[in-house]
Amino acid sequence: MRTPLTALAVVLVLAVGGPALASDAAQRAKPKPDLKITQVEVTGTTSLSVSVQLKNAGTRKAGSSTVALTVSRDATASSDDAVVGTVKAPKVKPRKKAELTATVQVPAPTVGTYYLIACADSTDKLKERKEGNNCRASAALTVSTVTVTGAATAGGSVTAATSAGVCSGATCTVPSGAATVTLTPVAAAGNSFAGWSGASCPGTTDTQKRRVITNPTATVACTATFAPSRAVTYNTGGAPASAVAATTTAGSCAVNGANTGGCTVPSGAATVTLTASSTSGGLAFNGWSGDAACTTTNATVTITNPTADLTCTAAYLPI
Ligand SMILES: [Ca+2]
Ligand SMILES: [Ca+2]
Repeated sequence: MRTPLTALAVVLVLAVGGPALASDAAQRAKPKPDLKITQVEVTGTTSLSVSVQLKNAGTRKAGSSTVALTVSRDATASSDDAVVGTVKAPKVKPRKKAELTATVQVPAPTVGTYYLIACADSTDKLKERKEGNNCRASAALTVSTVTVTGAATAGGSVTAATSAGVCSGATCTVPSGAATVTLTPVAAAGNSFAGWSGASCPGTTDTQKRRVITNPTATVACTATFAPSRAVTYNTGGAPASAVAATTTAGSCAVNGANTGGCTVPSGAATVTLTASSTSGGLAFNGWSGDAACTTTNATVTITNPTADLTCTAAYLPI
């Protein structure tokens, strides 16, 4: 009896291919984890609270891993996406989920539409059943912007800084409702800052005369007004300079010597108040003299909008 050739061939193939096929099958059947992101939720504008659901869809426990958070212009992860944070993920049993949270800062300026993408096992520490299903994007996020502009009259300039967004010169483009912009007046030599103005210039002026605009949601335009400096000087005769208190609504005041001080103010744009103590040591105040604007027997001299240098003298006489 003779074995048919075709049957022999089949037996040979089985004999040769059998162990290899069995090995492949064993490989396929070998339990492996399979991490995937099943949910990405985001709240916030520039500081984002991120909530990520990490699932192990595989057949073996996934060891601890890392989830990378990136910011992308589209919903597809790519190598040029900016990494804004990573989250350590715990071990996850098969068919179980882990909830991860993080707070990340969006790099400035991210305006318009973007996505927060979470990728499981970003360091590729784990051998998974599927490696291509690890990333998931949030819903589209939108950040609108507003501009804040600082302008200056002759005699000075303005610098600008912001907590988020970008400034070019004294114009800042910032995420709406999520930035603090600070405009700083810089007087040129011989000039003084007189004040801020503008029809749409919200905010407050701090002790350094800076305009601080918090969380603007509409266009802001502030103008810093400068004017040539005028000096209002006071003398106290024999009394110490501290016998007179000097204040101004614009510019600045200082003690300049043992018996003198004064204010440097923008011409025509400041009110200076000089108040003499009734006594100083063994001396008693006895009236103001000097320029006409100063002359009074009252302790307080108020000089409104001086446009020339003035000198006021407080007379102190022995008691
Ligand atoms: Ca996977
Ligand atoms: Ca992996």
